[in-house]
Amino acid sequence: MPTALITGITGQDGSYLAELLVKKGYRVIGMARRSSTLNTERIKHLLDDITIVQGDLQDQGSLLALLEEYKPSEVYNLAAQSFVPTSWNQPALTGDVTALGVTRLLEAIRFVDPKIRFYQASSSEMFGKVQEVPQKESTPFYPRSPYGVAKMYGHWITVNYRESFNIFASSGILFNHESPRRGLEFVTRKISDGVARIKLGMAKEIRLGNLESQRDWGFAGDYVEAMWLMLQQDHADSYVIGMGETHAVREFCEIAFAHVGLDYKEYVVQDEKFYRPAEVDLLISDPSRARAVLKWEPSVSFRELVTMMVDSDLARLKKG
Ligand code: NAP
Ligand code: G4F
Repeated sequence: MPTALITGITGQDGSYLAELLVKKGYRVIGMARRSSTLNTERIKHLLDDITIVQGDLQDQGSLLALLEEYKPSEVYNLAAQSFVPTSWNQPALTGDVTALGVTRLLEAIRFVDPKIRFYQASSSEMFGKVQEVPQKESTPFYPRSPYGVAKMYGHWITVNYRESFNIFASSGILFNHESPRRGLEFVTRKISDGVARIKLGMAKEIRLGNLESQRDWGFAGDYVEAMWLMLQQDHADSYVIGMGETHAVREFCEIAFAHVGLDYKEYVVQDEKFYRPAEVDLLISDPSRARAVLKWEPSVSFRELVTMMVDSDLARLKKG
């Protein structure tokens, strides 16, 4: 039974990846940071099948100790300060966790067992002010937020440890992926939750920022499959993962409201508060390398994703 360590196990992707690896017969060790309140909402259905251990990307010793004790053959680094607006309010913390945290984990691998296979959760946010449309592995980066800058460091340090120390370190440059487990502050979930509340008479409007920005949105459950596939190859590499299509926030609203028989124009209010100091206007992936090498194919379309999220929030809120 192979052992995998997942950092960021309590997050959206951590929960889907843990499900996938358990299904594949892995012993899954999930690293979570200490919190004064219970934070296992997304993985409560998995708690009998996985082991949760304390650790923090800001603490080198905890990472060394975990690798020594559990001896994983694969490490998936999904932990990060992942919310872009917060990265302007807490840029130094974002750099420490999202950038330097990657080095701490790679150092732990180098010292404890350089044969461990490593996955780094890189991001399309690195493309920022896009230099090419669509974006692929060779597209130059131009990050537009402290988060994007931190992820760029994480990406290049992964490539550097691959080349310097021959560590099997792969970087997945993932475009936005969503699900009913997405954090409530991200725009897709904010909309699906808002639509459900409005439909049930619990809210009157949704306040949003830039409705024109475009994202390449896919389903998180499909994207964790790509993470696993990257670590099963003969060589470590970097791969762009996305749907290869882009949609505006406005279109997400239109489909989500129409799904419950409402017109978004009557409920969506644009609010300056949610505009960003610098925006990433147009993300669209070219995932051909992943399709050719990994044989990765997504199973959920954009429209299915939107309606899945609205239905899930409706069901959750109806349950009370
Ligand atoms: P998420 O839901 O925000 O989860 C982030 C996880 O990181 C949480 O488990 C969080 O723990 C943990 N974490 C934060 N700071 C930590 C620290 N100092 N030490 C240890 N753990 C820490 O993010 P996600 O959507 O699952 O994304 C997973 C990864 O993929 C992230 O690295 C993200 O930046 C990257 N990514 C995401 C997308 C996307 O569209 N979802 C696209 C590209 C890349 P708490 O629960 O304690 O906060
Ligand atoms: O949902 P978002 O906050 O996601 P964003 O900034 O694209 O970041 C997510 O995807 C990245 C991959 O590219 C990840 F690396 C990152 O960790 C995270 O998962 O915002 C999407 C778009 C933005 O252009 C934003 O300006 O939606 C726009 N937007 C409009 N109104 C809003 C809102 N975003 C949020 N969060 N809230 C709004 O009210």
